[in-house]
Amino acid sequence: MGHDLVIVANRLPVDRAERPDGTSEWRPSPGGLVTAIEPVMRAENGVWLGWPGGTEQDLEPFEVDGLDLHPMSMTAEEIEGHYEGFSNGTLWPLYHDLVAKPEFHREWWDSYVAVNRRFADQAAELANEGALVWVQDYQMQLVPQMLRELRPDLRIGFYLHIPFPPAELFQQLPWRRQLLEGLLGADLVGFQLPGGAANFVRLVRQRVGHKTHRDLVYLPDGRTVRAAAFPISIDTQGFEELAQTPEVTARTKEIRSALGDPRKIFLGIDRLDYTKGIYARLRAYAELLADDHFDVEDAVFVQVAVPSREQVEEYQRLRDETDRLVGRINGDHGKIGRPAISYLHSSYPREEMAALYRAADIMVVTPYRDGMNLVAKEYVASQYDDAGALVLSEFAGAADELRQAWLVNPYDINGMKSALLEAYQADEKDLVKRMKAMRKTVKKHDVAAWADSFMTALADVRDHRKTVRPSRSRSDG
Ligand code: GDG
Repeated sequence: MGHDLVIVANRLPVDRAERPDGTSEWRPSPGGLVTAIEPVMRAENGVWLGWPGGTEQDLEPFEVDGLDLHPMSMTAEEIEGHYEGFSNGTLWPLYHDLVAKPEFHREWWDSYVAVNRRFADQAAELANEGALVWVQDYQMQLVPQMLRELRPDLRIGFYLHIPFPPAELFQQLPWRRQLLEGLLGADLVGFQLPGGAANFVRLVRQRVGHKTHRDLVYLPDGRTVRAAAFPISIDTQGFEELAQTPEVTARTKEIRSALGDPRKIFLGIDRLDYTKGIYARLRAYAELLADDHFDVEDAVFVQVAVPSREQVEEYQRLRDETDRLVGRINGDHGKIGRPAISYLHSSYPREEMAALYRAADIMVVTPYRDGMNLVAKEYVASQYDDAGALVLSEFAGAADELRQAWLVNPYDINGMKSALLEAYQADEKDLVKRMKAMRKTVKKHDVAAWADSFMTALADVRDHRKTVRPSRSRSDG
C-alpha cells in the first residue's frame, strides 16, 4: 500500500543507538521538524524517506514509535560526493554568504544528481495517486522536478531550511539553472524569510526567463509555482514544560553550582560550524575580561560546540582554531577552578539542553548567517519566569521576529562587546519587558503553526491553478 503523505529529507529523524548488550536500536532524534510533522504524518498515513546515516546497504522499511520510515542507503562515495561534497562543501557556504569558500567539483555535482534521482524514484513509488510530497532542504533541490516528471499527479512542496542567497552569489554556481529548475518542480517553494523567496523569484525571471508576478512564477506548461516565506519555529509548549520539570530544575541548580555560582552565566550552544560566529563572540567576551568590565569570579561563558560534519576539512580547521582560542583565553584570564570559558565539545540530551538554557542569564547567538536559529527560540521558550537576556545576530532569521533581543552585527567586535555588556548590566525591569514580548512571539508562532501554514498554502496553490488560470493548464496532467 502507498502513502498519502511522503516526507523526503536527507536524514531520517532517527539515530542508531547501541544497547548495553551490544545490539543496536533506532531512537528518534530530537528535533522540531519531526515534532511538527509527526501529527500530520499520523493523520495522513505518512512515510518519511531519508538516509539513516552510515553505509549499511539494503535496509528494510521500519517503524519507530508508530511512524513509517523508509531508509535510503548511501555508499561511501555518495556520502563523500553528495553529502560532504556538494551539499556541505559547495551549497552550504555559498548559501551562507560565502562565510567559507565554496568548492565546485563536477564529480560532486554528478553525485548530487544521482542521489536526488534515487530519492525521487523512491518517493514516486511510495506515493499514492494525488498524494502530497514534502521535500526538505538544500540536499534535495532537484527532487521536485525529477518527481514531477515521474508523477505529475502529485502535490509537491519544498522547504529550504537555510538562507537562499542573492543572485550575485547564486550566479557563481555552474549548475545554477538546473537547481532553479529542480525547485520549480514544486507547487510551493518555502523559505525562512521573504528575502529568500524574493531572491529566488528574481533569479527565476533572470536566469530561466519565466514570467513572474510578486510571489508567483508562471511556467510555460500552465503550472503556477508560489515562492513564499514560512519562518520555522519550535515546539514552544514542549520546551516550556520540559524546562519546568523537577529534574531540569534540579539539574539547573547543579550546573550553576558546578560553575561556582557566578553572578552571571553567558551561554552559547551551536553546532561547531563556521557560520555560527563562535570565534568572534568568544573574542568579544575575552576583550570584556581584558578591559576589566568584570572578571572570572563574576561571570563565566559556557560554550557548547556540538560536533558536526567532522569529515569535512573546513570543519576540522574550525575545531582546531576554536580549541586554540579557548586555550589562550583561559590561559590569559582563568584562575584555578575558574575558567573564563567552559568549553564543551559534545552533544547532550534535550533535558541537559533545557537545564543549560535555564542556567544561563545571557544567551549569545551570533551567526554570520543563519536560516532561522532555533536555539534562540528554545532559550526564550525555556524562560517561563521571564528572566534572562538574548544577544542575537541581525543575520539570523530569528532576528526578524525576536526584535526585543540585543541585536548585534557579528562582524563588529566592539558592537558585540557593548551588547554583551549591556545585557550583563541590564536591570530586571528591562529584561522582563523584553523577554515577555519575545515569549509572546514564540508562543504564537510555534512549529505547529508553521507546518499548518505551509500545508494550507500548498493546498491553495493548486486551487489557484485550477480556478484562476484554467486556460493555461493545457499540458497539465
Ligand atoms: C538548520 C539551519 C534553522 C543542537 N545541539 C544539540 C541539540 N541541538 C538542537 C537544538 C536545535 C537544533 O539542534 C539546532 O537548530 P539551529 O536552528 O540552531 O541550527 P542548525 O542545526 O544549523 O539548523 C537553521 C534550522 O535548520 C531549522 O530550519 O533554524 O538556521 O541552519 O533544535 O536544540 N539537541 C540535542 N542535543 C544537542 O547536543 N538534544
